[in-house]
Amino acid sequence: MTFANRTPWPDAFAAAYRQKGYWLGQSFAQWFDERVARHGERIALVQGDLRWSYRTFAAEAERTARALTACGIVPGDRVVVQLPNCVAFFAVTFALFRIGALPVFALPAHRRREIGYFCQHAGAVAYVAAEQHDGFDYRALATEIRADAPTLRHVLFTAPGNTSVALPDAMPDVALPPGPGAHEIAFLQLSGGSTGTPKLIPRTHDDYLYSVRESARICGLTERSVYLAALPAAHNYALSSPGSLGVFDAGGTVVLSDGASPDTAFPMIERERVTVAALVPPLVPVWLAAAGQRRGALASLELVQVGGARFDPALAARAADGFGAQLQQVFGMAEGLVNYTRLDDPRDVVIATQGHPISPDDEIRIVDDDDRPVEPGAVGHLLTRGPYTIRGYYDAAAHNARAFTADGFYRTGDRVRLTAGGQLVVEGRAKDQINRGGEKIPAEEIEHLLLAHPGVVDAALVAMPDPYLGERSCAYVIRGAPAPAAADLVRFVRGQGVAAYKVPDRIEFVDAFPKTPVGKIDKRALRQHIADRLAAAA
Ligand code: AMP
Ligand code: DBH
Repeated sequence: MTFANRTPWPDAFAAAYRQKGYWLGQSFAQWFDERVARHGERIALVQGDLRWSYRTFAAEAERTARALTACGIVPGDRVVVQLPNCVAFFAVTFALFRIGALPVFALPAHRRREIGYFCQHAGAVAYVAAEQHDGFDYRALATEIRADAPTLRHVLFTAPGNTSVALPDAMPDVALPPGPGAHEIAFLQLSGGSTGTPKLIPRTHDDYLYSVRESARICGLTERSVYLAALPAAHNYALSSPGSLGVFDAGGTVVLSDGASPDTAFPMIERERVTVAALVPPLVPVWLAAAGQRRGALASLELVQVGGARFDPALAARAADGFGAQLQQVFGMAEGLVNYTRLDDPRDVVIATQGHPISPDDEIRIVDDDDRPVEPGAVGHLLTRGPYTIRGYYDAAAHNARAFTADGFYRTGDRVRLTAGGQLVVEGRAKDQINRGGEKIPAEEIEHLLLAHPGVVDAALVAMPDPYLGERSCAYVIRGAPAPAAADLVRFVRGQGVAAYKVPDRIEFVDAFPKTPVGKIDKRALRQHIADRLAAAA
């Protein structure tokens, strides 16, 4: 099956990636079958008291694949999957891989606007969710999105406990399709985005499995590894860096956690003898403080990963000492490129850099505003191309023309420098996005929502410094009449059905925006303004 709405690698690149052994021509289903054959009786997944061996996992995925096939899901169909960290997430995902249907990986925090958009943009035929989770009713959400998603034929919920999807029993003789080719798209991953509408990221079996295998190797995973999945399992970091898929590659165990607070996570780490945990920076001081109080709770930990947002070097130094485990920085993106500090890197590299790319064939360019290479060691825009970095977003021709160079480099929007030792250091960001402790907010998307309010003349969303999350969002608003209050605007944005983390943390009313020489809103001046106000108030 081919997709008109993807940008493939040019033939010469694809041939080189195959020739070098990066792309093995293996689909997720084939790769998984190999793991099951090798590790059948080992434990793949733990959810509370439930333990799935690789064999049980495979049987559940197979059963789910038959039931989904009986429902009419066929190769190439898109299915929006929005599940908490539970075994059903993996059964459904691997069932779709087996069929050759494409999961669209939504996050539990997404709401009507995001899910509705994913369903429409991907032309999804099905939506899979938990009925309820974390106090939110996904049944109501499903009813709302159904009205505006003409392609949606099935809404499927997990059974209580999220151990399976409630599906009609398939006739045992339902035949599964032959399975997808490794060069085809395996799933659509989400971008944090910087534009008005979220972008979908088409990842192929070949390219993603390469990044998963190498990540598992770089992170030293073995069949002894026990990984705590405390961040959302569908997020690219928790899925593949090395994440659950990296653990499956090695034959290890994934322990599913419903959250990342020490109260939830520490007992699991103790009970399951967790060896690897992946964190975002805001969790680090919280975990360090809790670890100080509960001596021994983290005794089994061997590797603590930190990534997703800027990690302060002073905090990194505390983390390097405080967990009694190796620290690793991870700088990645769902579009592809992932960088790790290596397990044998010297301490100063682990503390002060974001590591180096997975692949010797990850091409890195650091350029100025005119795409000219900067001096060695200088800060510039990071562009990248390689064996697992997409050449274009899904069905987004106009945006792709801006987000990629003519020769196929992805414009990451990150500002970085390269150390003499060859590591990247993230120094800032050029994209119009707020990174709220690892959760990305595209400014334009929220500005659109504010502008829909009749009392808003203009709106600009910027990052403001925050001691806990690194950044929070501040909306600068010019009001008309009748003038809304800040609380009205917050309610208004939330009422449009967006993920809670995207709702502005603060609203500042102004009469006019500072402008750049070319007449654009000067967001740098706004960021400085709010930073100064916060500093003065502290
Ligand atoms: P996305 O493209 O939505 O997957 O988000 C990836 C972005 O997260 C990167 O382009 C960076 O802006 C940010 N990011 C991820 N890891 C780190 C890190 N370790 N340090 C700083 N920023 C990071
Ligand atoms: O922030 C990210 O998107 C991210 C962070 C670390 C990521 O996609 C990854 C590792 O793979």
